[in-house]
Amino acid sequence: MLHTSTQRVHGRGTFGLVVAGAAIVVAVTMAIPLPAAEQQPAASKKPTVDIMLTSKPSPPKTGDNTFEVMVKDAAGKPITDAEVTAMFYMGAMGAMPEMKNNVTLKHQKEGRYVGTGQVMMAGKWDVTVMVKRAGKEIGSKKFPLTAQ
Ligand SMILES: [Cu+2]
Repeated sequence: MLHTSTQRVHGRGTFGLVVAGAAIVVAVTMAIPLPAAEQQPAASKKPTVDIMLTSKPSPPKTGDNTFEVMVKDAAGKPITDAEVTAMFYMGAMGAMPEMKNNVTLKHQKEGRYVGTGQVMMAGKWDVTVMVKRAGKEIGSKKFPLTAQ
């Protein structure tokens, strides 16, 4: 960064002092890559997705529950064209093997996705909500959930 800005100052100095065509070309060529290099960190910054999970009833009970996921972009604007999945997971407990259940949520309106999910047993679950767009993951969030 320091090195390139020194070059830029030097280039401008040359531009102002020497009127010769060759000097102008050198100064311009040196100046061109600078804006592109400065923009790179901003362009590679990942967009963030805001994900919120709620259940009806709350807390959920054993059996079928309605799950709602709100999906918004970094600016707070609802994302309406995503594919939303909630993955329920409970680790093994003694003789009980681990349990997994995938629920697909459908878009209703204004970034709200709704689906019916079966909670297989009471206790602590980890729910990972994954948000995809055109098959590519754009965000995910893990929610601890205790079912009654
Ligand atoms: Cu269990």
